[in-house]
Amino acid sequence: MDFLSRAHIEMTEKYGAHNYKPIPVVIERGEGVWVWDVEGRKYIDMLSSYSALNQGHRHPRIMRALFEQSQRLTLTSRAFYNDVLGRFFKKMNEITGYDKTLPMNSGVEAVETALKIARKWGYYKKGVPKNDGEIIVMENNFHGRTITVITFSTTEQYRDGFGPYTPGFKVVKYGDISEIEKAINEKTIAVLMEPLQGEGGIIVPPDGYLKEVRELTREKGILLMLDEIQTGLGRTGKLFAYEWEDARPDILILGKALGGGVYPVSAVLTSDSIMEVITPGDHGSTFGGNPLGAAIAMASLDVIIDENLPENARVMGEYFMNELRKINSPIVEEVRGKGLMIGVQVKVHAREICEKLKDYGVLSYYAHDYVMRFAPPLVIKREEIDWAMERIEKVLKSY
Ligand code: IF1
Repeated sequence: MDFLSRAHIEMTEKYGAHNYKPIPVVIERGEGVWVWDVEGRKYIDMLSSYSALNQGHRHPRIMRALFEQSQRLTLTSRAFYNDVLGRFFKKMNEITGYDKTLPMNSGVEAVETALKIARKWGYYKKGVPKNDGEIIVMENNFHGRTITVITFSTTEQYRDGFGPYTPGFKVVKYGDISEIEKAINEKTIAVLMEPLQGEGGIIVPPDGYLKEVRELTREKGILLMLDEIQTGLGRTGKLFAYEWEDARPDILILGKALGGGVYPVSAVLTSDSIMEVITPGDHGSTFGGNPLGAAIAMASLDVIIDENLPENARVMGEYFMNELRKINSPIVEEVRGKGLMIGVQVKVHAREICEKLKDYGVLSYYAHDYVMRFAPPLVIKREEIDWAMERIEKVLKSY
């Protein structure tokens, strides 16, 4: 390993918590789909920081929004109004059709916010016995790392050592509507799920499932909450993954690419009649809705819409998956996904392949042990996919 890379890695490991085991590459610059390491080597980014970089590294419009707003005002807290937040809220309403937005920072904060809104709605509007409500979640879910949210994780490592846990959640099998039907009772307030499961291994539910869940929850008068923190904002080939099946949720949860790969911005969107359960002082956050994040989020949304990134993700994703399926490799079991949210199920430990790919200039990461993720920025061009494919094919065929 080169001296500079080694020095950075050793310093990071010496003084930093070991809560990750990164692929050994030290990145110092990013632009579009490309990044460069401290030795000057170039890589194509096939992870996009787990879909937070849909617009690519340092998109000019987003960087300009960051710079311009930073010359005026960065933070006021919500103790006062500012001249950016209302415009961000209005843009969210115009783009999504939801009446109200509650702005937060990280994805899991938005998930926690959605859980709080649903519970309060359950007790004050639906008449569920107070503090006795249940929310149905899916096996193999990933919604973040707080104690409440890992309470309902089915990945033991994410839970181990962090109890006691938060009551009020029921875990059912993903993809089978009868499992939800069986779990619903008079205490059920909501269903929370990802339209496609990311960390779970890029799991695409059976056709029609999302629509069935939407219809069942509507019929039973319980809330459908979709976590589109990873699938949203163009990743699966539509602006929101729920559009693939007309499964518009009561509560939509966004994060990651809402901040354009520059700044943490997340949000919960819903109707007036649901959001009105939240009254002044109920919930908040120091940075939630800050003018810098709001300005960046508006530019992030403009880039996705103006550059037609959902459509590019759909077309490029189809092309990329077809190319991956053409590879005749003894270790590839399945290529699956939607748009540019792609998983390749392999027979050897996926991390090993990621490390080989890194040496060829392709950066990717794995979801669970045997699934490679390929999720490049949605700005990717066909010739950039071809550049990556040449190298991916070499590695997968070397087995
Ligand atoms: C890690 C996973 C991906 C998410 C969905 C909420 C959140 C995430 C669907 C929470 C975050 C990140 C977290 C990061 C790795 C990455 C990840 F592998 F952990 F599961 F993408 F698949 N809902 N996912 O994907 O958002 O609080 O992180 O902003 O924790 O290691 P966050």
